[in-house]
Amino acid sequence: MRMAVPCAAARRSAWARLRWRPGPGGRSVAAAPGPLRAAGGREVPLTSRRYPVQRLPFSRVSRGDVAFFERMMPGRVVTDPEELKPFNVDWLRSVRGCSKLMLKPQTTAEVSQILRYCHERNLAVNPQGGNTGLVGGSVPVFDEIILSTLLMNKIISFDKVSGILVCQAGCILERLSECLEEQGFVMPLDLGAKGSCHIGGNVATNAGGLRLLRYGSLRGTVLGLEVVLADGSVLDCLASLRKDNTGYDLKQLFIGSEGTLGVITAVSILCPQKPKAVNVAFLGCQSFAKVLETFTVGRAMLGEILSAFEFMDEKCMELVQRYLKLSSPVAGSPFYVLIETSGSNSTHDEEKLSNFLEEATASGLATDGTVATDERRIKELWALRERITEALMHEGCVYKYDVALPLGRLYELVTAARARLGPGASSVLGYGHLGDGNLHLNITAESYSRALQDAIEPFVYEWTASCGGSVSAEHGLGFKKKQFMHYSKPQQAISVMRRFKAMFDPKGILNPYKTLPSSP
Ligand code: FAD
Ligand code: 2HG
Ligand code: ZN
Repeated sequence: MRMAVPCAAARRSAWARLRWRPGPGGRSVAAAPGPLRAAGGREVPLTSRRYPVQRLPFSRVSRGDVAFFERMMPGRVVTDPEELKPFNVDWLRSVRGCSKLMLKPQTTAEVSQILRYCHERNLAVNPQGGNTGLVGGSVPVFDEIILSTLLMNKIISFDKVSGILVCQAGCILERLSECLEEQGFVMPLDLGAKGSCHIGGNVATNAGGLRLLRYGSLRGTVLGLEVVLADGSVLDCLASLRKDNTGYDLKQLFIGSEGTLGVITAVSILCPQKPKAVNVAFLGCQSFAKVLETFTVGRAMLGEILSAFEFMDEKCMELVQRYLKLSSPVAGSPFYVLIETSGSNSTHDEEKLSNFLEEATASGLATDGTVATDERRIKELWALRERITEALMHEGCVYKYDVALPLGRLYELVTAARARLGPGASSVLGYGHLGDGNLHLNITAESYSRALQDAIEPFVYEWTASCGGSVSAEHGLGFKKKQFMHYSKPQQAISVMRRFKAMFDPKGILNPYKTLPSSP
């Protein structure tokens, strides 16, 4: 039975203990690309060497092809091997292609021309945004042409009445956020990679991130898309309407299609008003059961102002402190939760949060905590959670699993993986978007080992499937996870997906070797 809420005076003193702790150090996060080398300074091995994958019979880029593109878009054709290097390697330094050509179109018409040409010539193409993807989908596997949206970075329109933003696909998420904030709005999504990722990449991966609990998935906030299909034809579904039931909702097919069905060139997206009052509480909990109960109580007591509920275990805290030198005002707990509230009335929100925190402390759900109401301290607290991905890179090699699980069983997978791997892994840790039922299980080692990977996979996927979970909650399947799709989708669904692929891209030139499992 829940403990009684203490009287107002007692509540105030418990709350005061939480409230006045000093904040952590550190800066807010933006995904800086890591070094070009893998753990230990070794060059990232070619994907085609590490994985059993065969090049499909696409044409190879010829001098004539390069000359064609140079005439078409002078100064925006990259063939210099040094310049190409960072675009051939993923952010995690885990896969590497050997593309000899990158194209940087500025307009939809140019993307259309490029794809028409590649389609005719049977040249494979890898669409690339900010190259922050975590499943090996953003870089070529072999010598696919990299079609980068780096220069497609114009805002087309923003309507202050409706909050609808229309922009080119290569706009960097953080730039969009900054522009919107000047107008009193925010982007409906936010992620640790915001400083580098492009909105087109976000849509192509159906990125989730830190605001999904509040604003929902991109499947709801994206109102329209402009997409260039594999044969170069332009599909204009760039509607800016909240409601539109005229036939099939084609844009949904491209959201989360990871560059395999078309190249997204422009996005229309519904942006919410910037909340006037934001608060962040960072709490220590003694068990995962307490984390779950804190969520239940938080949801009930905070109601509509709850905008994020994230969790991390003590290992995550240890790594952000060790490698990024962040300091935390809350320490010594096996679990931590970050709770954000956003609303329009600070007095109302603070009172609600205060009541919730009193309840959480009085009933022993949280044993330690801090609260931030000013922007700087809020950012500092968020950094403890957002920068875990970056901290992990310092461990050497990172095996990432991004699964959706029933909430009650979310952390069991981390415990099971830890027990299975023993000293075979340096760290086995869990964190994620608890409010969305999304666990990020990360396993680190000094360097890549096939044996360790085999000990983890398919174990993690089988475990996830056994409790009805999804093997990819938000990062997609890309190159690294595509063979595991069947753990979450029936064969019939996979075969319908193959039929869509064949219809939109009959020659298979768009992001080959990605997302769909290779045929048996
Ligand atoms: P890229 O990495 O360049 O590409 C990703 C995929 O999309 C590839 O398959 C590519 O071919 C395709 N693609 C890119 N642009 C286009 C286009 N215009 N048209 C068609 N296909 C395209 N992800 C989350 O979901 N939630 C998180 O909280 C989150 N946090 C992250 C934190 C860090 C530090 C890092 C490094 C990554 C994080 N990610 C997260 C993963 C990644 O940032 C997202 O998947 C992001 O949406 C990718 O955007 P991008 O522009 O970098 O795309
Ligand atoms: C996050 O939520 C990202 O921080 C990255 O989705 C997760 O690195 C990861 O495993
Ligand atoms: Zn995430």
